[in-house]
Amino acid sequence: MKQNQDNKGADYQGADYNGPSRVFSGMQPTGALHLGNYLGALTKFVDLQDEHECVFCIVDLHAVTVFQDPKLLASQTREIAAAYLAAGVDPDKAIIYPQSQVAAHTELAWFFNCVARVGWLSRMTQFKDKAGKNSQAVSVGLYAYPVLQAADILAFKATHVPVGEDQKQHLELSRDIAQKFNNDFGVPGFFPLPEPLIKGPGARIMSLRDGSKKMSKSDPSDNSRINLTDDAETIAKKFRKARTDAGMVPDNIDALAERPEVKNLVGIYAALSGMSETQVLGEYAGQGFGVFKPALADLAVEHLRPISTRLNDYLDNPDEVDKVLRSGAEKAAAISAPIMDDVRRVMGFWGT
Ligand code: AQP
Repeated sequence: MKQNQDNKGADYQGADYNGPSRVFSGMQPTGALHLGNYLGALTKFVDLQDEHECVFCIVDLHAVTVFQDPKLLASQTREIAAAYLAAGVDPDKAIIYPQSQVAAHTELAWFFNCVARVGWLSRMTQFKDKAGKNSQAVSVGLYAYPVLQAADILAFKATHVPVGEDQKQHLELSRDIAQKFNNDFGVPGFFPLPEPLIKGPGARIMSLRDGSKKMSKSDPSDNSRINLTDDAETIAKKFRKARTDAGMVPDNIDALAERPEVKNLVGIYAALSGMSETQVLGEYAGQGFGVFKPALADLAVEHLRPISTRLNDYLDNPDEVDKVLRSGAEKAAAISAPIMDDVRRVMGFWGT
């Protein structure tokens, strides 16, 4: 069989996967989760767990692509698990575990490093954004990050991946890697081509200080984001300070095109209330932000208060969270182990 060097050509074999459907996603333990993580991904985890087999990871191996204080990494990992549980992910329905506890991630990532092409990784915009002008000084891990992400998903042969819009390009790379593996080793349909689940008004929540940047844990300004742990007063203050303009809330979506900060606030309102953006505009058109921002703050507080209460309860009971993580790691390893046996066999390793 001939290895395809550039992933161009008509003979790709991946679309004919006929295994079970499975959902996989993860979040990095790099700090408290924010409204973007919650609306972009976590709410979808909760919606999906009733209908699908779900595997939700805390991706601590991804986190260490930038330096993490060893004194904090374990507690940060527990905090993300607590946030999953507080948001409503049910460990009886979905698997919750830390990535570093399941060896399949690193092993498959290495195999995929040998399948993915350097040129593919060089096109990843998130690497360019995160490395900035410093691209020679960042870790090799940060560069290979999307390969590990492909391994995360495919070590479970996951078919669907709920993520925010920022992950779209990485998901396309996962599909390219799956397709090239199937093709190179002559195993059509061995790996599925995972589908991103990105829809909805929460798929891209922007910074409250700059409508051109996504809301992010690593933004130095805490006022740029609403953290799931923020109290009511802090949430109200952050929305009050959110950047807008001197105009009013418009009466149609097209008028939001040149007003990214206003569009963001309307999108957050829509995502939290379950209304469409058009319905939100219908309710607030012609009002000033002195009216809209407090209404948005009240809605966010009402929505997030029970989550932050439960989150604090879990953080007060770390043993309970650890029990979920340990049991989740066992279940995750049991799913990935036979898949990895097959991968080694397909690749022809000794002893398989
Ligand atoms: N602003 C966002 N809007 C919608 N979804 C978002 N996600 C992240 N930011 C937004 C989604 O949240 C999930 C988990 O993200 P992550 O923790 O793995 O890392 P990230 O995407 O790099 O998130 P951050 O907050 O920006 O972290 P830092 O600052 O550490 O890089 C993913 O599904 C992501 O799409």
